[in-house]
Amino acid sequence: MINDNKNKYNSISVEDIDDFFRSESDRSRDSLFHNYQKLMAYYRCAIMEISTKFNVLNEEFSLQYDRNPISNIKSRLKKISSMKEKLEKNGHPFTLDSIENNLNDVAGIRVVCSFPDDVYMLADAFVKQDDINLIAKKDYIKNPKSNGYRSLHLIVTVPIFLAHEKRIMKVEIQLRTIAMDFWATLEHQLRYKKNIEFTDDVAKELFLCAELSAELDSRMDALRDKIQLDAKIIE
Ligand code: 0O2
Repeated sequence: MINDNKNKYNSISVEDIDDFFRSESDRSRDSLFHNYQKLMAYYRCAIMEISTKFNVLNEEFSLQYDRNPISNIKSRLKKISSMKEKLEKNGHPFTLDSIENNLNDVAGIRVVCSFPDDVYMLADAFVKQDDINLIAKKDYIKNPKSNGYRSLHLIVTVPIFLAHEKRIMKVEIQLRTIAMDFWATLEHQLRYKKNIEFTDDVAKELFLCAELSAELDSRMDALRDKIQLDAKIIE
């Protein structure tokens, strides 16, 4: 069963906008707040479109093969403070146009899959859809990051159809297995809770844990193949 209830759409208050656009006049702050809310609503629509596409693929696959390739789907909108930080780090202005043009990960979806094969099967079926435009792909499963992080990242555009216009929105999709998600979630928690660099010992241990989770994935993969083969022999 897909758990799609964990969407964390960060709601932003007028006070937050005040903090981030302090130099603007009252009137332009109101208008900025309105336009910011509108832009975030468009990103939420894009998240809905893409989540539906993965839910449909999961449904089709589960009918065909009697198992779900997707364990759960999570989504989030990037926090306004993180948007500001990333834009400034990359030398871009902190404006609504700049958010839309220079950030690929304002809308993020994470598709957690059962097996590594499922990641690629779902990614292939998804990018083939004619309204999806693949902008970038980073395969951190075939080429894990030096700390051991594994995931397949896709940056895509998807159209959203509003009452009087069609808008093309960018979304970052991370596909990974349950084992990869287990490691990445805990590593993220450890890294962000303590605002310090990992020591070499800790980094080495985390890397070994990532290798263990990759081994777990390939052993579970092999088990699944064996069970399927045994079932065929019995038939
Ligand atoms: P959050 O809170 O998850 O949004 P680019 O976006 O291409 O300009 P970037 O940001 O380096 O460059 O992209 P990359 O490498 O594709 O990573 C983006 C996201 O992947 C991160 O988002 C994380 O969600 C995840 N990620 C990447 N590396 C790691 C890692 O080593 N550990 C964990 N746990 N997650 C990772 P953000 O923006 O960091 O944060």
